Amino acid sequence: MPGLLARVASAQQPTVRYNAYSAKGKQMLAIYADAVGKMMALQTKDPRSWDFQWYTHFIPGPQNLTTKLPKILEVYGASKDPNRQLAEQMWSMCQSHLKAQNAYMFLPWHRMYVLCFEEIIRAISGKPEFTLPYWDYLDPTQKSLPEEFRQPNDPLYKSLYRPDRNKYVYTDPKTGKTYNIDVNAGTPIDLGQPEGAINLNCMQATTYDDASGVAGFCNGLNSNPHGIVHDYVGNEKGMGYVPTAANDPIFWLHHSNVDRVWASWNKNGGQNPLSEWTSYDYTFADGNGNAVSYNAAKVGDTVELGYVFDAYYGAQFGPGTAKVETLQLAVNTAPVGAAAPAPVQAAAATGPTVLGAGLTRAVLTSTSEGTALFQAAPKAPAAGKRMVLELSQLVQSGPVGQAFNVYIGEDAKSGTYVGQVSFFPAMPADMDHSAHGGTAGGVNAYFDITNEVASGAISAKMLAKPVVAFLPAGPVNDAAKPTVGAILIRQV
Ligand SMILES: [Cu+2]
Repeated sequence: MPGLLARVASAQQPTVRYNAYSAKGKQMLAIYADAVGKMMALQTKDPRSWDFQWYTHFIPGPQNLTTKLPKILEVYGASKDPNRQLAEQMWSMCQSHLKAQNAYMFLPWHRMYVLCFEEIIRAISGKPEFTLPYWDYLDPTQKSLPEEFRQPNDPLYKSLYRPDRNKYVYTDPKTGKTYNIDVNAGTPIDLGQPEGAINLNCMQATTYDDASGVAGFCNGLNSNPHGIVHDYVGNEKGMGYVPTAANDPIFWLHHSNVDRVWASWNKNGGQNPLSEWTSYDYTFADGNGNAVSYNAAKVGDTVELGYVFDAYYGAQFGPGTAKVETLQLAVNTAPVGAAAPAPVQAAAATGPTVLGAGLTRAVLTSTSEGTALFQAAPKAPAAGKRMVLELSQLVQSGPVGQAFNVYIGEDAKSGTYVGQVSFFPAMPADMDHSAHGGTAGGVNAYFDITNEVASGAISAKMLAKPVVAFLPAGPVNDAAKPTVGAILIRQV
């Protein structure tokens, strides 16, 4: 019984994953850099090669997302290579982007993927003590890409360097101040962004799945910090886009930390709905390049899988009080064009809002309950209730490039910032979204605006005719047509 299964079966002491900034983590990064260089030298058809592992997340380049055959033919030709079947099973399996996949498999699938990759690094490096470090970008002192990933000319660490990381000048839409973003020069990845733009709000979720109009833990984490960090680190040829993200060696440390956020939520009382996962099996390659299959219901606990982290996020981030009874307060009507003045409330039916490089506004129409509650602000919502802005069914036609700042109000200056939305986890626009998990299908983002209403930052006057404004947090690609399917304000 090779690789992973042997380690689990022997029930030895769990291995420990370390912070990339720590001395132990740095020792691991030296092993990692050596192994990545060796994997990059292997032929793509080898399951332990860098490209094969990258393609397991998603194959790069223009493609029909529903078929990987052209890429498989390119790599294997007509040969009877036994690994071709493994490629057919494994490539482009990042959960979840395609029809009939389940959005809630995001965390189990990536846990298995990273675990098997870690085993390959052990085998390739010949260092059985290797564990994959994590990058803790929530720590204010660790917001720069770890230095090992920024050394294009270093004989050892050049394997961890990628040119496709963010480098641009960003102008804050509120203050007009400019920032030189250069991830490979070590600028903090959230430089110039609003405070708390990368956050652990997801850990306050009381359920794993979305429920009653609030984000569940999985969808919350998928958006932030997961999607936001992808956007902040890489461009559309790197971390900023699903088909190329796993070619950046920092991808794996990012997902090691995403895995740590999940383990932290469980440690703080969050429950995985394992019984819903028993029909999901996925195949990966182990340290010897042989197929190994996992059932999602068996990967809910890292200790059972043989590893722990050297530290976890604490109880202050843990699940909050239960949220039930949803009341719909406002819904968007026809979207308005970029930078157009806000029109009077339209009578058109609910429609999608397409975002772009400029300012985009969506005007919401209040329900009768909403009108009454909004007039009561700042004494709304009712005691014990929350007010939540939901952006649902996020889709994209290509790499969007950066997250968007979201405001209640006309623009960045007069409106109130409520958070950022990432389109990294969004579904491709040509897919059928009906089969996905989530309250309304697809990928949703939720912003709790209770405190902003209570403090008066979002006033009764602003809520009399609610407008949601979007401005990119960096350069975005209009052609990708980032689209919000529906916008709602709810009391939950
Ligand atoms: Cu990711």
